Amino acid sequence: RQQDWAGRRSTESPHQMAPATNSLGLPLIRQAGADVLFHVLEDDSKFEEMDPKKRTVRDEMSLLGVLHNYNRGNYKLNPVIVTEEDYNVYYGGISNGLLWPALHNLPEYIVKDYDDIKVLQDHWHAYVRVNYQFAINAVRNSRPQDFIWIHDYHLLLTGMIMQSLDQHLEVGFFLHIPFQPPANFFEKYGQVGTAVLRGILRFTKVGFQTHRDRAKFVELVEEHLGAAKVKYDAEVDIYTITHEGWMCSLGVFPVSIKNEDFLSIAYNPETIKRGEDIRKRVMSKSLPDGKLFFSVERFDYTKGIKEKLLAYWHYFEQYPDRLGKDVLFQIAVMNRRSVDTYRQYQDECIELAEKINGAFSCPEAPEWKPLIFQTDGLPRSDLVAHYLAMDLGLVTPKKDGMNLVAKEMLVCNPRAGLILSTGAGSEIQFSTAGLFQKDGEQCYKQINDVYDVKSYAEAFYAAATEPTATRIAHGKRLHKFILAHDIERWSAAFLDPSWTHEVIRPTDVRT
Ligand code: GDG
Repeated sequence: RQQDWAGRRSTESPHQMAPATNSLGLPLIRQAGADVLFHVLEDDSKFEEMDPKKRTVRDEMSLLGVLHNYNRGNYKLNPVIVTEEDYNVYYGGISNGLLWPALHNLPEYIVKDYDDIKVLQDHWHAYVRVNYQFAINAVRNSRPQDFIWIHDYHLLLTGMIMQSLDQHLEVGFFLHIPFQPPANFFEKYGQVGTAVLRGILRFTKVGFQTHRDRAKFVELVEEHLGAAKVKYDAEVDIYTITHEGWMCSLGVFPVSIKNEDFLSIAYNPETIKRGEDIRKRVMSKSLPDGKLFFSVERFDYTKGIKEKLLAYWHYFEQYPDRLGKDVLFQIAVMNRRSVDTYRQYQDECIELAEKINGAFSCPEAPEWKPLIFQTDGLPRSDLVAHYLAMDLGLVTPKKDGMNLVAKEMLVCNPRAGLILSTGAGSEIQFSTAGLFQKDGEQCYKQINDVYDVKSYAEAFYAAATEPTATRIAHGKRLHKFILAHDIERWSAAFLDPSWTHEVIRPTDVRT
């Protein structure tokens, strides 16, 4: 979106301002999506020769998104070329070996290499270098009136760098993941912690997924950046923080999905037929009143896949009357295997999945298999067919910025129930909207502690034995809420200039 720099407080209505979106559902703003760009650079040349079954979702999404937009001419992609050495420590190292687990408050997954301050420093320098490259690229390719929107934790320093290159740029930032660094993050990882806080404050406007994340950010700024001046405007629910002469506005914007894209697939008779076929294939014929639990996510420790499998094991021990009936269909799409912590976690889960299938059987339903565990991604139409096939969506991350799958499931299938953990941003959004309990009636099942197999199994059981009419009544309420909170509304709200402070340009620029 181009803005008239002089009249930044536009009089357009939010509806008129809603930006067009690309095929990834993201607004057509010049985006610096490190994940996508690097992936394309890495795999672009090999893509065509790859066995389609071995392509990951990200391969598909990144490439399709890029080509689609090239073809439509909506924006031009400027690849950022980095050395292989920098790429490895920037992406697998600092981004996914340190920042990802730290911001999810899962310090046990921070790579051990960073106990050595020398290694940390070397890798951090690569992170800074790559952020410079992205920032320079964006500045070089922008016009003075452009609004630049940066996404996610790979690019935390780009605002600071861009502002030091051109003070007149307006740069927004949205954090897709939680902001919950562990208590010892600032002592243990030296300058990284304060650099993260300072870096985020140098964007003009910043969006978080939940109030929980923004509150943590503000708390840490007050604790570690003593000179920062923090103000809160309750009427608009916006913080402004002034630090080192720069001002930053901070809001909360729960991200969502492009509902119409999902609905058009879900209403397609072919998808409906495929959904019915999936049920026929996986459900027991001998004991027909079983429930189909369905989960899909990247194969990531934050998603709580191992804990879910352990709870599922416990479920059949605690409720043997469900043997031969219920089935868990888990899709865990392989990714980030170059990071040791990922590889180990993935291997452990695969082993556990095999054990579950070996541990349970039912003489009255010899064809029954309790678990289907799949590590290949699916085309979206197949994914939606699975959403239609399921009785219960199972979304139980340990921590998750939002979790779009929960929304996709209930938009596509309002007859489904939803089991959702309190670690997910979507759970916070739904419960804040009063969607957990209404008039004493439950709407979705909360899992408060994904490590507590007993109460987890109880939630499985309650969901599996709930009357269908009750489940559908609940599902419809969620469906309605998600329909009213589309991605268009999210991006228009973030881009709305009314919550941006007047930009103060410091005379003394320190970077
Ligand atoms: C990050 C944050 C936040 C998954 N498997 C397949 C497939 N997918 C699609 C889903 C969904 C997307 O990938 C995953 O989005 P999530 O939100 O669930 O999770 P992350 O990938 O971790 O995303 C997260 C999000 O950013 C947005 O801000 O919500 O918290 O971690 O759209 O449908 N799509 C297809 N086949 C698959 O096998 N086609």
